[in-house]
Parts: sequence; C-alpha cells; structure tokens
Amino acid sequence: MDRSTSARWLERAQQVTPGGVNSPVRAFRAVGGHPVFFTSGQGPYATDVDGNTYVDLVGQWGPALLGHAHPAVVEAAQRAAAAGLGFGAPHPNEVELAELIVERVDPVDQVRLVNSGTEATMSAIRVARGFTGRDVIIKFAGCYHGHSDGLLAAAGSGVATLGLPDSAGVTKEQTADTIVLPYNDLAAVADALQHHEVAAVITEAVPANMGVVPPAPGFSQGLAGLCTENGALLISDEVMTGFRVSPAGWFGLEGVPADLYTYGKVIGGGLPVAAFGGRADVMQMLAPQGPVYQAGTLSGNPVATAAGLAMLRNADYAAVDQAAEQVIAMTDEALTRAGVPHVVQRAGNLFSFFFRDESVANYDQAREQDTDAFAAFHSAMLDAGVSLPPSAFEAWFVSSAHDDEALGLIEQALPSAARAAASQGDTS
Ligand code: HOZ
Repeated sequence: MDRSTSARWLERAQQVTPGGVNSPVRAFRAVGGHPVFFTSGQGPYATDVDGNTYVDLVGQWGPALLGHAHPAVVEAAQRAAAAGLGFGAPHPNEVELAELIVERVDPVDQVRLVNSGTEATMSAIRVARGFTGRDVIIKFAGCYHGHSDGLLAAAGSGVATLGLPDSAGVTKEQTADTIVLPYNDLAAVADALQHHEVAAVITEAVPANMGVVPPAPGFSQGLAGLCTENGALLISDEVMTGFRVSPAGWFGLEGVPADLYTYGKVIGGGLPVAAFGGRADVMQMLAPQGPVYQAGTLSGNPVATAAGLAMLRNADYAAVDQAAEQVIAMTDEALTRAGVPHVVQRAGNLFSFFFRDESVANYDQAREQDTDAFAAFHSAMLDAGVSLPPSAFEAWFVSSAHDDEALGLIEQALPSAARAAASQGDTS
C-alpha cells in the first residue's frame, strides 16, 4: 500500500511540530512505520492523503460512536456554526448538554463544561481539594487522566506507549501530593487512606489507557466505601467510558456512585468538549458560586455542544455493542488459529487485546506483554486496510456504522496479521 504522501507530510510536519504530531501516541513510535495523514472519513471508513481507505478502529479515540461524518452530527454543527461560532457568553446548547448528563447519570447534580479531559480532571481535583480542605490525592498506576502536572505520575496512554517513567518538566513538588497505587488493590488504598489526609481518589471508571483493565468484582464498590469512610471524594474518570459504553457511561453498567465524574471527547461528538460534574454541594464550591476558581473562553462552545448533543441523542448502543462482539470474536479466532498468545479484556463495547497468556489486573501486568508482536500485527492490519490504535496500551473503538461490509473487511485482514504477530512472537 502506497503511503508516500503521508511520509512526505510527516517530513513537513517534523519541521514545524515536535515529532510531527500534536499528541504523542499518533507518532507510531511503538509500532514502527510512520503515521497516516487522514483527510476524510465516512461511516466506519477513513481515507488518507494517498487515497487509501481503511476500516477505522480508532474512532477518534472514542467519540465516533456513529462513525465518521454522521449526517445528524455534521448538520447540527453546520447549523450552529452558521449562527455564530461562539459568543463568550452563555448559550442554550450548554444548558441542554448539562441537562442531558444530569438526567442520565444519577449521582451527577451539576456539571461544568470545559474543553478537554485534561482540564476536566485537573479541575475536578481542584474542587475536591477545595471542598475537603485536604491536599493529597491517590491515583492508580497505568491510569491516564490527561497531562496536568500532578497527574503525570506512572501514567498510561502515551507515557505507557513510549515507555517513559514519568514526564520531564514535572517537579517533585508538583507530584508530592500524588500517591500512586496498583490498580485493583483495595488493601493498598485502605492503608494509604489511613496514613494520609486524602482529598480524593481518582480512577478511570475502567482503566483503558494501559489496555482495558476492568475493575475486579467489588473493587469499585470497595473504593467508594473506603472513600466515604475516610472523608475522601471519589472521582470517576469517564473520559474513555462516559457515554461510550452505555447512555450513562460505566456508571450505567456498574451502578457504583462516585462524588465527581469527568467526561471528555465523546460528549463533543468529536469536537472539543469535556466536563466535570457531581454532587451539588461539591460543585457549588466553584466560582462564581464558591471559592474554587476555574474558567475558559471556549468552554461550552455552541458548535461543539451542538455536535455533542446530536451524537448523544442519536447513539445506537446496541449496534455498537454488537459490532464490538463481532470484532472481538473474529480477532480472537484469528489470533488463536495463528497460535498467538493473547487475552481480550473489555468493558462493554470498549476492549483491547493483550499479547500475553494471562489476564491483566494492573499496570505491572499490562507491561508484561509482547509489544513487538502487537507492532507486527498493527502494521499488517494497516497494510491490509484496517487502522488500529498505534499502541498495545490503547483500547479499540467500534461504532454503529461498522456494518457487515466493514466487519467483513476486518475479517479478511486478520489471518495474515495474526500470522505476522505469530512470527514476530517466535523471533522476539
Ligand atoms: N490519550 C489518547 C488515547 N487514550 C490519545 C489521543 C490522541 O492522540 O489523539
């Protein structure tokens, strides 16, 4: 497959942008080759600058629940844009999006809209500290909550993909109040809560930035109980799962209430919207109501909120779940036939394959997988016309637009990719 135009765009991009990309995972450093520059998408397909069309399993990293360029979403954004790109003042769309979140997620009484998941988690932590009057936060190794300083400790996503210990430029002081614990280890949480005055425990509702690692039975419930007992707030980061795995996110599937929630990308239908929300008494701490400051000129942008509303109102979760089932089954079968050690882990329609024999409960285990085998698999899938996330530590995303034809193309691509993974596994 000729991707020479993408290669030329990368060379050009590298002159003006570090690594040629605006977000590190996109650089393909963990899978070899070079990033693909896409210019258009329709339904389950994305087309690159060389004119190659791929079945897309990146799905904008979550928001493309309806596939690319769904008419309802495009039309809503166009209509909103034609009426004005933004006013720096309140707009009815913001209210409607907040109402939709509050209606769907019981423990959320109030919402503040922001522009990215990073802002949402950073702000949720600030409000938790303001509310409790405490400084310390607990996070879990391998969970990624965006790139704010205090949360870049043992983080997943690009930090895991690039194998970085942490980030340069983050001082010891900035992470001094961050305790990092192994995921799925309630005893470690209980111990930390006993020895520190903890403002909040933040966790991905289902970690999906070290591959998908579902909470062990009772873990989320236990976490909520320990937080309540110790006067700490529980922040459920649903940036990946929120409104993707069900109309009420992971809360809709598991039902364990948290004090605060964070949402991202999905609620903007692909445009920059994110949010944090939760208990009214906690959210009332925010300015102008209370003393915790947080703000943003672009927050609640009318075009982005219009796209988000259209996407959320039209999402067909049964169809997304069905597509996920099929991709999981056919990938599992191809890898099994080729003799590739693997385990699939999932949270509803969000899933990933670990190239190892045993299931994964935490970050240490997630790192013990054959990333070379994944790289070979990824490259072969791409050459066969299927675009997967370029990292063994990221989830795969399907949409309701992944119809029989698209699924058939994935099925055709899988056997040779599985053989490529098997031969890489043999030699590594
Ligand atoms: N943090 C994202 C994956 N979980 C990557 C986003 C991107 O590169 O666009």
